[in-house]
Amino acid sequence: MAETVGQKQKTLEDLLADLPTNWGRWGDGDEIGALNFQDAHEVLRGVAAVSSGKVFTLGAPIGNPGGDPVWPGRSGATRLMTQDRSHYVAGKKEPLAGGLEYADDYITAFLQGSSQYDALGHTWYGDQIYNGFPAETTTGGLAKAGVDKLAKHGIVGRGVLVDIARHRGKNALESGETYGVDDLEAAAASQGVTIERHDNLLIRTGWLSVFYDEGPDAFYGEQFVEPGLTFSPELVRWFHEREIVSLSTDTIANETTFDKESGIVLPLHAALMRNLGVLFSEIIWLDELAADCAADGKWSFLYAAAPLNIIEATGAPVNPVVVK
Ligand code: UVW
Repeated sequence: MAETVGQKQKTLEDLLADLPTNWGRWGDGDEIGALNFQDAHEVLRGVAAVSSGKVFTLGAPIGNPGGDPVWPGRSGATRLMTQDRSHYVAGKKEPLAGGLEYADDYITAFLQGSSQYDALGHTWYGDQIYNGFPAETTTGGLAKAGVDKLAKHGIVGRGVLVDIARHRGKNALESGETYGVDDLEAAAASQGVTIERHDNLLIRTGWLSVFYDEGPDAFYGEQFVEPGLTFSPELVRWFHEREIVSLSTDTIANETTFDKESGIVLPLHAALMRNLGVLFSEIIWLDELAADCAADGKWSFLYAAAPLNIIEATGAPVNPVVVK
């Protein structure tokens, strides 16, 4: 049941009033937040985590024939051919001089509708986005804290994977199943890995595999409630103190859909993304990486990613690369 203040539904202002922000930490004009932690030393810390040369890519399929998992109200990508061999066979196209023929296609897609990085200006409350820029700066495109700012910088450093599903002895967490900072620490400890300052944190819940293995009905259910990280003041302070650069999970929103105590929807988008400037990447495919980490016992690696450089966008597709 939703927690109320007097007769009112509790708001994000109420929930987050005493919790830290990183606004102003890197200057009034900063648009990249926790990515400021990533200096050359952090890149080399990531490189130092490489030992076997094994490579994994973490992008989920885009334009999957069975559909793409997306937040309700969005649709998956559609890919269409504008020309292919059939056009030449039907005489609608002529080969180029010398005989070269070619195929072309395009996609229509929500920029938040596949493996993606969110721009820091993607979500807000109280009329201000990350670093205090007015929410009006999002009108017609993100003039401030758009995904292009992250794209130009790139995200490269040490990555660490925590497999919450495996820790709980499950293939996938269930709808609405949550975990917090104690669970993260316990799972990391059982894996024999430490989540270090300035890490790029990846968390596997197994939730995306429900979409691919059991289908959209099982994934969306009667009411769409994802499993995931859940709000607590301790969790927010942990992210602040640990100075985590980016958070990636195999769910659509990186957090459970609403906080059970307050009824507030997506409070970590507010507490971590808008207030601390932690980068969010969502719908990230982690199953093969997790299986390999479980097999060789090595859960840290070089993590490298860059969203597409789409001007003033709220987010952009990404296919992160991990090197173990
Ligand atoms: C919303 O924007 C609602 O969610 P996400 O950041 O997961 O795309």
